Amino acid sequence: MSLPSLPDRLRAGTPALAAWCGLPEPSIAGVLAREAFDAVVVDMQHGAIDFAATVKAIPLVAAAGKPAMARIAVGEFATASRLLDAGASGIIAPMINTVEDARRFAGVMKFPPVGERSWGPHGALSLTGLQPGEYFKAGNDLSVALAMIETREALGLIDEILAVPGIDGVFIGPSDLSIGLSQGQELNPTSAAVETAIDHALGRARAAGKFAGIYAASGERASELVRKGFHLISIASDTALLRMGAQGALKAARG
Ligand code: 3PY
Ligand code: MG
Repeated sequence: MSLPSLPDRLRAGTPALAAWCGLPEPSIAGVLAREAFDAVVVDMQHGAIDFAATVKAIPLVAAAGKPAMARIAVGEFATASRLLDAGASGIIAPMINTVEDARRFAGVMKFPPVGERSWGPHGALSLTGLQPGEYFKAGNDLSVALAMIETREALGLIDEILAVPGIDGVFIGPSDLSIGLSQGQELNPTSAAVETAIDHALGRARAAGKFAGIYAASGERASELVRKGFHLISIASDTALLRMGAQGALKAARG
């Protein structure tokens, strides 16, 4: 199979570090995939990138030997299936705040009998090189469904969300979590309350034998989260990396 396995990479023991792309240009994901990232996430929730551009990004990332992932917009579960059809190896669903949200997400991510994903993996067949029957048998284990835990409600239901068949793990959104945990009083993704919540969520995911991922705003923050033992950590964003690079170059030029 030519498409690298994201589940295998997440089980490898060392955390996978992912690029995070939201600019509406697929080649950016292709460029970042050629750096030493282990995976690339295309962000369709807060990024400006649309479905057609995301579908173009997937084979560019795969051509660099890396798994392509995407974050869908809130509640847009049908998009998750379509991205799997195009060959995405993992989908992150934001704001999974109820067990019903988790069930609906898992349902579109997995073929029967686990879920009700509909048949049509045209891009995935091309990228994996599998025959249709082989893909049907293997498909549910080729990709990961990560439910975002980023509200007080989700945190309180984390065991139930993790227990939903077809949910492969959780992905923590520290910024929204900080807003929720402070009852809307602050945005502070590294507050003491968020730190406690992160440790709790990671522990529950590990106890359930499922994956735990998280967003890090910088390489320095990612290194702290690596030490906690996450399976997947995304670093900054394409826009943030551009700005950091530009600011560093201008600072060096101006002395
Ligand atoms: C959050 O921190 O809320 C996220 O969704 C990360 O992008
Ligand atoms: Mg969020």
